[in-house]
Amino acid sequence: MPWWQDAVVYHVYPRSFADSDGDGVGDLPGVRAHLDHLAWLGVDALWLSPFYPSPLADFGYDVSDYCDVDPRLGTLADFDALVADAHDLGLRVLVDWVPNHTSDQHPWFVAARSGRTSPQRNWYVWRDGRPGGQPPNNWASAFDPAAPAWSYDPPSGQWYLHLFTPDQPDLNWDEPAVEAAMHDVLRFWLDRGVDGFRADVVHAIGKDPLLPDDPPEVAGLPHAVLNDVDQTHERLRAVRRLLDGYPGDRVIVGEVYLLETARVARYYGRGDELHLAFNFPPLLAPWDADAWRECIRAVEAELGPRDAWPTWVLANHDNARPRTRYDRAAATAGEDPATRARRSEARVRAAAVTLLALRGTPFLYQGEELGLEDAEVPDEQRLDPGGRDGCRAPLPWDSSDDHGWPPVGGSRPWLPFPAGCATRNIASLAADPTSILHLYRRALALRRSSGVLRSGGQELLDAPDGVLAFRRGDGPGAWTVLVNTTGNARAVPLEASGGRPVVRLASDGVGEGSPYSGVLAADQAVVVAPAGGFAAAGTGAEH
Ligand code: TEU
Repeated sequence: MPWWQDAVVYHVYPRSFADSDGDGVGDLPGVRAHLDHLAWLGVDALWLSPFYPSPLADFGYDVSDYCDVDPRLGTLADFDALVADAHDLGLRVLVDWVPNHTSDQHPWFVAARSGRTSPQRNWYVWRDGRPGGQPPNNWASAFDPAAPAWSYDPPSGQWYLHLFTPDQPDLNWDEPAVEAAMHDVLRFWLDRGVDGFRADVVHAIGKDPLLPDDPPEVAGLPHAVLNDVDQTHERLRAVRRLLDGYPGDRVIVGEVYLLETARVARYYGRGDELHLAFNFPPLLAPWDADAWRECIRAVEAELGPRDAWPTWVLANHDNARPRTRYDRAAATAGEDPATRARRSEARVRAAAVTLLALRGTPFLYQGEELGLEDAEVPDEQRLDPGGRDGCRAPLPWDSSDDHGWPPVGGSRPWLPFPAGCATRNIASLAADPTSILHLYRRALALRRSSGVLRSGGQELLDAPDGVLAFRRGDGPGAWTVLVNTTGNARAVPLEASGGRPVVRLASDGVGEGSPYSGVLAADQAVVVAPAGGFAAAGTGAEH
């Protein structure tokens, strides 16, 4: 199987990972200096969110030069050194490709905006307005559904399309020169040795040429989550051919942010479009067995017949972290603070075991291995137009006051740290073998050592209320994953053929290595394997 089916990918948000120069903003040398953390943890690859020159209207997803490094984050030489070191450690590197839009400061848009006769005018989507000074259609932009996805350009008397902020004009992929230029961007990074790409809102690069209004029943939804046209598939096939022309199984994982799994599945094509597409329902799902079962069922039903390889993700830089999400939902459901304090970490530990036991490629977002919650960001410190600062807080490396982000000349990290990081930081949790960090490490080691977890089949099993159960692998060698999403113990007997099955991994560490008792503790997830026939996974505590 290609490496990316076998891999676990760690998502690095460079501005918040590690700061090498004390300016309060994470950078590429910071990532490079901490690659040992990723190797120790046991992931196989990292994906870097954008580090390109950018005016930061959308914190790097507004790119003003696709083929350089933002000077605040380093240089191309730093990037090359990072890739070389990662490869030496056996870690692959994916970079973010942002093909749907550029920054309004990108020279292409500056030229396009200079007038209707600009040779690059057609690189973006320009239209006349409707009578009465109305935008060309009713499409809504992403962060403010009340705001149209169009901005008026008074000098030329036309409107330009932007599915995100007005500072992020959409490229016009109907213009062949745009497609060629974006292919050149792929080649630029492939030639530098990257192992693949995460493609930002890639389902949006084709637009219906008639730009029809969105129907009234989806009013209020951003057009970015609705755009789904045939033209995009043709373009993805061309991208795939480009990648396949390079040696070494280069991969493209698409952010296909559509609401239904059936729609997302089409972006795998017939094995000739995206290699992988993010599967977002689990990232939005509550901590609830039925919700998880539905996510798994949908993936099996839609991807199975296409022989498309699934992905699993709990967190990213756009959404509240699972701990925050689960805690908020519990509070809304009336859970009292004492119960929440008890269950909060148990829930994210069990979610971690679930994620790493599923069939498909898991993506971990930096800080999930610490069980971080979102930072509380006071209004005056809010920066992101999408209100997503809390999940982008800097990663706390140690228990010191600056948590490994030494201030130079009084600078502070660009966002506040999350609560609790005096103890919930990498150094402190690395020193505690019972921590969630060590749970992640054991889970990753188990997955790496187990063909059943990496590539075995998967089947949902019947289970008591509030319990998710699925089987991995087939026949007598099959493993069972049991996840109790309730705050009470649950009896879940397992039929054993030939000896009592053994707990290979437990989210609370309890019972690991012992025969399965038949009872799950509250919010406990376990991976259970037939007795005998396996070697113990490494659990060394040295970070
Ligand atoms: O996200 C696309 C996207 O659809 C999400 O922004 C989603 O609309 C939002 O998170 C809902 O809260 C990608 C990037 O991941 C995001 O950071 C960028 O802002 C966006 O594209 C534009 O490039």
